[in-house]
Amino acid sequence: MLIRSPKSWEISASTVTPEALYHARPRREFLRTLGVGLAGAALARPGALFGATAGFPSKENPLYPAAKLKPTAEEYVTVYNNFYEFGTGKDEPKVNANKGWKTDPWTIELAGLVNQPAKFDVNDLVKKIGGLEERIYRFRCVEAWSMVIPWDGFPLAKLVALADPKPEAKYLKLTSFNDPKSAIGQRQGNLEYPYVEGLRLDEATHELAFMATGLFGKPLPNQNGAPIRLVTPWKYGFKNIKSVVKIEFTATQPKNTWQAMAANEYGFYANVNPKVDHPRWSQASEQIIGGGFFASRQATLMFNGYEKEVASLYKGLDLAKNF
Ligand SMILES: Nc1nc2c(c(=O)[nH]1)N[C@H]1C(S)=C(S)[C@@H](COP(=O)(O)O)O[C@H]1N2
Ligand SMILES: [Mo]
Repeated sequence: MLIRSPKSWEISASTVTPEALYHARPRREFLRTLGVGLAGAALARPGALFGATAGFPSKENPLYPAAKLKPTAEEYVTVYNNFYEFGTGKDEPKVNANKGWKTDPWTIELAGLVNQPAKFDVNDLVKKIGGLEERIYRFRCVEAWSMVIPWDGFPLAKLVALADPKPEAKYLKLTSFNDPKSAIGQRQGNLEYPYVEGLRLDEATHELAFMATGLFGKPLPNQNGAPIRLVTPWKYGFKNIKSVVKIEFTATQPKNTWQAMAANEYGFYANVNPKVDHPRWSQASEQIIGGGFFASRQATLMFNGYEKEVASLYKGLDLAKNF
């Protein structure tokens, strides 16, 4: 393991284990971090600041029945967030992303190696795509915590089809917004911005890859990446780029933000894998957020429980090297 001084943007190992949460932090701070006591405030959403509202209510997709996974309580999903543009603390995005940052109207651009480059207003895009569906997915952050989230959105494959990629297109490069005036984290420079993520084209067109415009049957709150964000449930949370403004189709593998920051810790693939540890902590288990006061832990599943669906994408790839 490489030993060097931690940078401001680094995920500190102390945020990773529940032991650390219990012993290193005062009890009140622990409660605040988990959003307990903020629950009431979390449920009251400022309606005027909502992102894309088109397409609700979403349709149930029988392939992802609600009964299979029990969603995490909404007040955790919307309070315990990673969105560095609005601060590195878990409870900061909820506050800082709702101080006048406008997510409606919002334009998303399809560009690069495609036959149909275009710019869409997100509400128009949802209508063009034919509405929203619900997907209840596991969500596993690289920091070893997890949730279950009911998303509303549409398969990314539908967006790829709209763009009509050229044969040379092999990857998608997704870019988040850049607005330092609204985003305190961008003013502070706590990461390199704009936030960038990437997928292989065959990952992007996999049926699990999803563009969410909502959760819990309502438009995405700003702190969850309004008005449109990526959801790839078999990958670590940081792949799930929020508030996307551009999807560019490329011939070469794009470098994602966290990989650019620390390539030895965060790879391009970021597939959930309990057998490949982060250099500074184990990935074998995870803390269930909202799983009860005495933080329950559970074993982490290969590809976050989606092995049957996605393993074939990585046949022949050394997952320890391509982490
Ligand atoms: N633009 C942007 N997208 C982002 C992040 C970020 O800091 N900026 N954080 C990522 C990380 S590390 C996680 S775990 C998830 C958190 O999503 P949630 O807050 O909706 O649970 O968003 C991901 N997408
Ligand atoms: Mo994360």
